[in-house]
Amino acid sequence: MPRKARTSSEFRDALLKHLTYTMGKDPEHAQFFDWRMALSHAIRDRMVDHWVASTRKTYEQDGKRVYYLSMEFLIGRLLEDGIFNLDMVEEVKEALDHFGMDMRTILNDEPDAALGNGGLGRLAACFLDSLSTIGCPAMGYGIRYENGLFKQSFVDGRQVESPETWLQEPHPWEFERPEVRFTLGFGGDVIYENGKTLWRPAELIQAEAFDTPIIGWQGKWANTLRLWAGRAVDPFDLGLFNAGDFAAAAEHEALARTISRVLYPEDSNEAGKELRLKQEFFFSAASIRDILRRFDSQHDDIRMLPKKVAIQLNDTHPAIAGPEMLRILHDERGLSFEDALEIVHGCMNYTNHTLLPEALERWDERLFGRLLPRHLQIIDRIDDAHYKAHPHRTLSARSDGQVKMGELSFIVANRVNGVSALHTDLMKKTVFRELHELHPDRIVNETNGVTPRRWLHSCNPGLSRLITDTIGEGWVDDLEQLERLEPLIGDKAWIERFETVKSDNKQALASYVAQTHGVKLNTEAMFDVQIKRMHEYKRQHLNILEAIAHWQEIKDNPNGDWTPRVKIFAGKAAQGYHFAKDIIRLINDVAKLVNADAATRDYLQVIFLPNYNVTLAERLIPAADLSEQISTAGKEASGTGNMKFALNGALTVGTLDGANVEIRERVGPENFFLFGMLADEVMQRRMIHDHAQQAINADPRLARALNALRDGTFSPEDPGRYTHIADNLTWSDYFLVCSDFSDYWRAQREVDEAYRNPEKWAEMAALNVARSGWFSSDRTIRGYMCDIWGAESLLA
Ligand code: C3B
Repeated sequence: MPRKARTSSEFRDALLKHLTYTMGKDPEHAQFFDWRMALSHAIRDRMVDHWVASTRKTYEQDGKRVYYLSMEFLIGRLLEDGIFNLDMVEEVKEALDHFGMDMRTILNDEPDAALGNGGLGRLAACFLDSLSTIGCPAMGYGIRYENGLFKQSFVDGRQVESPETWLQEPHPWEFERPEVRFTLGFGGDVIYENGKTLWRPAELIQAEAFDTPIIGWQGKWANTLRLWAGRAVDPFDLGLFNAGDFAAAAEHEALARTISRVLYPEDSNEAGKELRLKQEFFFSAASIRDILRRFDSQHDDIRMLPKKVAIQLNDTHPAIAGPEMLRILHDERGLSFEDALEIVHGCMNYTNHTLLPEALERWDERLFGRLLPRHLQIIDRIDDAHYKAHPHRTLSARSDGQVKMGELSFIVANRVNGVSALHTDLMKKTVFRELHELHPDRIVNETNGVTPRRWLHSCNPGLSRLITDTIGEGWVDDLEQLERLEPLIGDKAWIERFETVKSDNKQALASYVAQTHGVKLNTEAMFDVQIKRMHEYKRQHLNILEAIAHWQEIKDNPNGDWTPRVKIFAGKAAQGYHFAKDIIRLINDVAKLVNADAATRDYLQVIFLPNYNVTLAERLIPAADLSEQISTAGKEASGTGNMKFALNGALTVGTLDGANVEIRERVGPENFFLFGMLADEVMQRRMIHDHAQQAINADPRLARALNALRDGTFSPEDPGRYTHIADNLTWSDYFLVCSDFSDYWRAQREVDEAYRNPEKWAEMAALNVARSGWFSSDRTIRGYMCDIWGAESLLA
């Protein structure tokens, strides 16, 4: 007690000091914003001590460092995360209470750092958290986008995008490093001079570093997230300015900034834009220079590089880092091509996150050659070297007029990994079959995970408290300890506490939805949640079709004994993905009709919450009863939302896809609602030319639901609005919504039945929690450290 009292008054002083001297405000006149900034700075100060100590230790020990190169880091809010990781919740509450401020209100004032699209970016953020918690010396490298992922709102049910402006307010977490700048180039020519090949780029740009400390659990270690911002080499043309052309005078600066202006809102298909390729080269090249500079500051034998440096390419977006490092070692430092290639190969590893053909990056070789002429030559030499070693190979990094980033990454990398057991297996059998046969030891599996600090401890304080009361606090960085909950699951009093937590979380979500959207949710009903990017393979349309069919059935018999449900959706569609946007609109139209239907609304509500982001996920996941993981088997590489739900005590209705397979194995098949075709059945089914019509003919419920799309039930003012969706499902249905519909319906009725026994349901949900410990990203990162990086923790 005395210790707490002392530190709490110390922290109070620190807070007041920042309010006064950093924000220049008197407490009497300070706004929420001022308090949030003061609090962030006070918390940041605490981080910095750990950060400096970790950096010092990293230099002293000179172990292997890990560099995680990613176009996306979907980190979300940082203040609450920092407070939780530093274990300062009580201290902060007390200090704010003292000034009459409410902690929750202040935390909610922080915008989300939305520097990512979806799973891939969020995985990178979880990895940063785990790397710091484990004490693995590491650095994340990415782009400091001025505009993160767009904001989504609905107008007449349609998605409308507006720019996300998280950097308009000062961002208290970053440290600008004007001294860390690299000049990079594009275009120009390749010249031959004194037996050397040199690239003379035409267009120059600078990359400037911004650092954010990433604190691990209990502040034992902190790593750095370094994000690059575009800057002009020659920011301002005074000549033009004096001649009166003010706009042209600032053009250099504007152009340079464009490169770090926007995050491409494509989730799984590439925009194919020149700017995107420039962004990829920009951050990869800056990171490689930074890595080499740091290595050089401590070593003089470049051959030691693979012993000191492990680079992870998060998907193919940073794949150009390989050729760029080769270019520096060979062209600039004079190593032989073979030696340089060996060193690069020793450092680089590549994670594949998708098998969707449209998501495997390929660049037109003319565009590529125009921007990066020397790299195109280097890629040819990489191909030649590979061909020499494997004369029977048919695949290459450059072929058919394209540069293929997947093949390039595979050939250059020391290890290639998939993100779930099924996905890794399919990688070996499909996209990388030939390369896998040539390099049978290269592909490894590292099933994804999520950080339990954000995705349980901080987002679900009620459940966190119950767990800690039961088994102590050790689970927070050793999640498999959750299995110690299992013996309590038969204990009535314990299960009641578990049920109360869920019901409180549902109440909290319902009051948030009532306040922000004016919709009153029935908290007695099952909360059935599907939240993720909108994509046909994720099959939000399967979910809404089933909801339509269910609604029709309830209407037929409004006095039936139905299990009440609230169907909650959230997710953004890429701006140019019209079909996905139409599905959003359909869900909104269905919601409008169904929620107004007096005959059914006690049993079925539908809501699509706008602007899905990390913070909204933190509200929704703890309140969910049912988690929808219904992708076409073989299409979802892993999924990570599926893990978050199970960890927070939701049951899954899902296909055998991605990490669902491993979740089901671990939580037990009796605690998972399985449906749908398996990955190989999916491939077989597609061979039947009229698979969808057969399915429709066999299931009158499906036929009736599709008819409701055709006859304008949900869009009476525009009856033809959804005909094309019904037509697509009837005549093409690549993602097999119709073929899986009947089995999905069956599984949903089993879900209904199970939910009618609250005690049994709670036991199943609690078993999901107790058996989800393996899905911690700490376990995943330990796997990477051991199988891929050969890196060690520097924590004693
Ligand atoms: C995603 C995949 O779609 C998910 O299955 C997977 O869990 C995550 O990556 C993390 O591995 N993914 C994505 O978000 N963006 C891409 N461009 C490709 C894959």
